[in-house]
Amino acid sequence: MINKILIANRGEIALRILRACRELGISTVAVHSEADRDLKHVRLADETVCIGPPASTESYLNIPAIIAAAEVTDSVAIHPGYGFLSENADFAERVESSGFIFIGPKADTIRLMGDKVSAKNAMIKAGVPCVPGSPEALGDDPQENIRLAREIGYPVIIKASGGGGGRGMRVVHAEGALNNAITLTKAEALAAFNNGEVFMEKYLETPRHIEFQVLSDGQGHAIHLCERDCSLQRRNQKVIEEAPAPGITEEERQRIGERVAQACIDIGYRGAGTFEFLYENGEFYFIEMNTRLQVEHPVTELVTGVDLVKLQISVAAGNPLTLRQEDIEIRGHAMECRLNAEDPATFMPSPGLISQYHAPGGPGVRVDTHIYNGYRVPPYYDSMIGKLITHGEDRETAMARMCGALQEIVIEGINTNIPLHQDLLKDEAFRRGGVEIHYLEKKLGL
Ligand code: MV4
Repeated sequence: MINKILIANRGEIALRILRACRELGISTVAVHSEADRDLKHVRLADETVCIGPPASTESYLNIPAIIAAAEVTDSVAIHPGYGFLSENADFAERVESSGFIFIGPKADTIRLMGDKVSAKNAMIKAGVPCVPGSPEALGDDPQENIRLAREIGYPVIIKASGGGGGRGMRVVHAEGALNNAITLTKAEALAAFNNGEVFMEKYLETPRHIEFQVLSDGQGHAIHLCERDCSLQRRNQKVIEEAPAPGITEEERQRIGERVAQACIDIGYRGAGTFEFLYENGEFYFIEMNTRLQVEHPVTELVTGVDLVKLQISVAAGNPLTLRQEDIEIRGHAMECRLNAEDPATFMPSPGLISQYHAPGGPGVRVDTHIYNGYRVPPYYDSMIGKLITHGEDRETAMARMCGALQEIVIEGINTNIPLHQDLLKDEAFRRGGVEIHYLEKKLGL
């Protein structure tokens, strides 16, 4: 029985987790840095522990401090949220070996999915369609690598096995540049991830990014909660996400959804997770799996009516998943705009005092944010200060409600990317739906 959860995160996701705990009657422990004493969830939590100075490495990434906080507060479980330690297998291991429940997959599963080559091989085995590429990490034989690239066909992309999220990748358009690119990417991977392994894939030039949400109890029950389109992104930072993905048919949804749910059973997956795909010319290609709750989980919650955080907690407590695939239906359409404290032109972070905050409202409007009048956005962390999510019976309604909410919302004292969102909601290609992953950067002239 989980009766106290330590929230090992900050900002909007920490508040989201606290709200789920409150509904379940579970007490909450908020750990925070010295810079985050005034965070909203810290004021609402049953107990608080300051775990260190502002720098993330000294606080939210400080494993001994977080474990110690769990010990002194007699916490039962730890929820990592997203980012920080949420996909750190060593942390998951330390949490469990210290006697606490890690709200997420087993450490071995996190490790398996953290290695992009082993993740892909597990998916190939489970019958999930993957991008054509090298069956394992690339060796040092230039001739063998040239042969592989010829077999795959240019352009190819060299990726770090320990990378992900866009880090450690290099596209190669012709044979002459291949081995240099491999050497460079290996060196960068070793420096960045302490793992110099790289692999090769066919480079898809104009794909969409479509991801499938799954929930699995590790006891033989797994379901998918349909897909999200996350193609509107800039420098691997998502800007607007939506569910369902425009233009994806019920047949495609079921075909891929069944495969990813089965894959969860095959690998003994426990918890919430996301299978990332590239979608091009009507085909889905698996690229990586995220073993955490994602920023954009609300769009799935709004179209399926499922509370993903409460189910994460229930599954982590050892309860079997009672939801069945036939219980999952998509109702309407949902869209999420990520709200960042940043200059809309330069994208530079814009921390500072929020002198006025007025939340938007009305039918189908949800705001997941920790900001309030008088809140000071610190300069130490990610610039995302919340998410504006709308739901409607169809995509047009969800967009109309988003336009209205973007007009209503007031955040003064700092710069935000609200003007960018207002512009995007007027963009013809965006309104049509189904733009590819480079669309926004081309539109911004990057
Ligand atoms: C790719 C790709 C094209 N072809 N792999 C970027 C982050 C990580 N999820 C993998 N990424 C990509 N992998 C092949 N074989 C293009 C990207 C990519 C991308 C993918 C999804 C969303 C945004 C992206 C932005 C740039 C590149």
